Amino acid sequence: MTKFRFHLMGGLAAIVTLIAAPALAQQPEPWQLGFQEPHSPIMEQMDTFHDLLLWIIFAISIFVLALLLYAIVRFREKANPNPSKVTHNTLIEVLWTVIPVIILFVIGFFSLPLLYATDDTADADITVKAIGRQWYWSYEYPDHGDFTFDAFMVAEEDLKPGQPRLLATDENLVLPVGKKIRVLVTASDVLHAFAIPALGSKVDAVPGRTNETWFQINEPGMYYGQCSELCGTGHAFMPIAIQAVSEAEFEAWVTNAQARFAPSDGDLTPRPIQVVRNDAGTTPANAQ
Ligand SMILES: [Cu+2]
Repeated sequence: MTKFRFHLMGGLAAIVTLIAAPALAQQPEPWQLGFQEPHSPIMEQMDTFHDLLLWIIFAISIFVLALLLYAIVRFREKANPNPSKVTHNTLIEVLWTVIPVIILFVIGFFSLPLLYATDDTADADITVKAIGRQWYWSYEYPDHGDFTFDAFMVAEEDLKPGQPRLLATDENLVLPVGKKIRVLVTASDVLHAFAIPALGSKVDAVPGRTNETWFQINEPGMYYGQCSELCGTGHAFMPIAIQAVSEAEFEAWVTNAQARFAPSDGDLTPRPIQVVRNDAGTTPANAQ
């Protein structure tokens, strides 16, 4: 009886957990203020740094406003028929030079190490490559057999339950959690930009040049981003959908992907313009 009850409770707890914890999905929210929830070590630091800056800016703004109000009231024409002729005050001039220097030093003390950390792609566990195209992303997995696939936005009428409009893609960039992932970013036609807000990454995709960024994803879930460089009429329709999974799930996905997808040929010449997937290879439905 006790054992049965224990099992029943366990089962109920599992169901409650499943209901209470929907699959993590990071995407923009209506009326959102501030950043998306951070889900990588770098984005956590960016979030903290942003909050620090906010306090500093808040304090400066209040101080300047108070000074203005004081000057307006204290030196108003009515109360000062004979205006003061003071033009210099050594103490104040030293203060308004030294205090801003200290403020900038404090900001630099926190911001410069973070800036270098975002750029430090050394010792990555996994490297993937993202290629911006008009208007979709191609991904390559050079460490896992060098297969490649394209990821197109899911059209509104094809969205499955849970897939966000303008953000879901037909193939996800599947990556393992807890690994340092280096992303090589380039483009085959015009400037694009690879941006994932919840992971704190944003880097330009430039034809003829390879940029790099990195992130480590803390938890499994879906992380949505978008091309963040005006790249033509399909700019808003080339989202980035990262599916973060456990290492075992990632290995299983890789095995499957190696069979499903073609090997990369490294060809970066511009392709015909395409917004939705067109497997037939004929004129794309919404080519401009
Ligand atoms: Cu783009």
